[in-house]
Amino acid sequence: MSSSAASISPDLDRLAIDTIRTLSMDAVEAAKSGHPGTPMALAPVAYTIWKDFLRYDPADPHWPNRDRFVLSCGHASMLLYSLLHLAGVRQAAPGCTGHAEPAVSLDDIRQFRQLGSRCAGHPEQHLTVGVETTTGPLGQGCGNSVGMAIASRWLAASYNGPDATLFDFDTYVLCSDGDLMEGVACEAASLAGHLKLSNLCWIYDDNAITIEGETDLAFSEDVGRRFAGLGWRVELVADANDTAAVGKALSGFKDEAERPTLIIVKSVIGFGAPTKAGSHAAHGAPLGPEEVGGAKEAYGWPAGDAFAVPAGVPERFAATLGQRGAAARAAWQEAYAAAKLAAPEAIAELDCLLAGGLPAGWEAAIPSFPADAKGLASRVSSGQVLQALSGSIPWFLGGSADLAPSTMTLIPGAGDFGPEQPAGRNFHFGIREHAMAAAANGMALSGLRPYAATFFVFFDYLKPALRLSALGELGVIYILTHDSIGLGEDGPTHQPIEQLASARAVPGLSVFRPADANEVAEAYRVALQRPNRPAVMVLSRQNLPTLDRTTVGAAEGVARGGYILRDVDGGTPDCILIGTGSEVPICLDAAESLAASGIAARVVSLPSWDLFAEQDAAYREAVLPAAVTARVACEAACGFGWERWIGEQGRFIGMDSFGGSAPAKQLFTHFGITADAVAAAARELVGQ
Ligand SMILES: Cc1ncc(C[n+]2csc(CCOP(=O)(O)OP(=O)(O)O)c2C)c(N)n1
Ligand SMILES: [Mg+2]
Repeated sequence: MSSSAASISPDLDRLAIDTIRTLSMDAVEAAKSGHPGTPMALAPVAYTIWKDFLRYDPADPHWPNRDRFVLSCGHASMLLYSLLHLAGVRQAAPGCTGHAEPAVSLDDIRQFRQLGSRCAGHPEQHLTVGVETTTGPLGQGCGNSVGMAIASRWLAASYNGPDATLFDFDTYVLCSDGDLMEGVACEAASLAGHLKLSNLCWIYDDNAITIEGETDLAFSEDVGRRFAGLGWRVELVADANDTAAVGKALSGFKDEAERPTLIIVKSVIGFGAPTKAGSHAAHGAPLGPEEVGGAKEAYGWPAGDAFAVPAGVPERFAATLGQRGAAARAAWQEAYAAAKLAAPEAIAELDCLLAGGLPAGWEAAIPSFPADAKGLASRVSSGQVLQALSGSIPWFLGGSADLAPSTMTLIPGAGDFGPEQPAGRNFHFGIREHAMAAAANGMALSGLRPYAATFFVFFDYLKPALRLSALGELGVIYILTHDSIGLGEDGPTHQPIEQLASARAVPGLSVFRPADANEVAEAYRVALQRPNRPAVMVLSRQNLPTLDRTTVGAAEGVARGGYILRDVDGGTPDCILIGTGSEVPICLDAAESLAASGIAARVVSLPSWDLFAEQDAAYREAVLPAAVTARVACEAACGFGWERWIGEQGRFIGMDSFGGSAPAKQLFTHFGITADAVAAAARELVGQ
């Protein structure tokens, strides 16, 4: 430390807590933006968790059985960055220790919120080692934590041996008023209570303030009673600065075997800021030099010494968290080595899981479907593929938001996950789409390969978590069925229109709308091979013919996003018909009728725009030659974005309104999504 040690409190714990506070203030000050108040107020709480409870080895931040610490109120990111820095968390790759480089350096903290710094405005898991999950959208971290707690249980039931506890990690969450106002956190808490996840502890920062002012503007419920009703154990801590009381509440969590724990901690935002104005400024804005000076004075801190880390503070972390974590990890490694001797196959499987791989030969299970004019719904072929793959990939598991019979996601004989069957692989998320997706993210972050299913129209109910699957590079597979007006009688409330466009607009997300059973199989093959990329399977309720692949292009074309399904006999096509999913057969019929009148139409199946866009220009030109501007696209959804593939002159046959309640066939006719309409548009374009 560059400042005079004499002026600093001799109490190391107090010193460590104040270092978290001052680093947070200084970083926000330098960035001229951010929230210093919450890190300041929660420093004693977080410090107590890290010092006395968290089983975490800073030398091996990927250690599989580490306790997880989730900062759901991601706006308090400097709290987490300060902890990662002071705890000396290393920039280690999974399975590697002994790296000298810190995961978060003091320079990163100085560069808080600047380009290239590992200290982004809100914590980003894929960017910063030690950040367990990406947070900022309030409530998401709470949702993720339920998936982590689920994963701890599932991994324990699946891989712990009689004498080897490989998994028993706990998940701690710091959350704020905003987190607990959000619906997703309540859904998640309800699920956690139901599942009796006693390995989950949320610490609620009850500071009675949000951005607009005091919480009584909008939040007057009794949170404790709500959580008690959800099946949680609830504890109160009257003062965030009372580390003994915080520790006692956390010990209570450790002793609880039935229920998740909520610890409600009263705090004062910007604690230590000298004025009321300071406490308001602390809420989402830098304090300003005067307030910072005043706060530092209140802590007995030397003024004017930004980013000071007093001697003894990192050592304090090392002597507590570090030693405890290193010992726990060493013991784990012994257990792991013993387990490997006792059950080499199981541990080889676990190694593969932890490496984000897939078991050797997993693909052999993928079925191939014979040509069949009647065919089957893509949700049905998806169910068959899923069952086959769940046999070959033990940790490929998931469930639905109460729609397993419709989304075809129930795996017979795989057991229902719950306290009685923690190795069960069918998950009943209940009618909680948002929490389902947020939990799936937490499961993915813990090494599992989860899928989550509902109707496609409820994409919007889970979208915020899906967006974070993409940002966080998590290979969650979303199985979304009943994909268009083709679902029929349930009507416009259930018929997706704009959801495809919305899904396609998400960066880093693969969207598949397969045309038949073999495209479904290929879509799963491609999606599973990309562990860092979420995928959406957009599947039909109604039957789709299984195409005869001896007469049309091979379904392996799905891997390239789009491919020629039916081509013309030599030469350049007069026009190109592009379809996805249930509209591909319509394009094929239209091409037949065009051929009869001497128009050579190529049919392109385009199940995945994003994969097609990834292909090199030569491939894309081979499929969609620039010279052929007579293009018709057909999709039973809104046309938003299709100009990308059909160009200025192209025509789109699809939906430009909500759907209707009627049998599917009638709806396709009513909305003009027919082979005749496609053929007519093509004729117009080629001037016939
Ligand atoms: C879903 C979502 N909505 C809105 C915001 C913007 N926002 C950031 S912090 C915050 C509220 C802050 O109050 P609280 O959650 O109590 O946290 P505190 O400031 O007390 O730490 C809001 C609305 C957000 N981050 N996420
Ligand atoms: Mg608050």
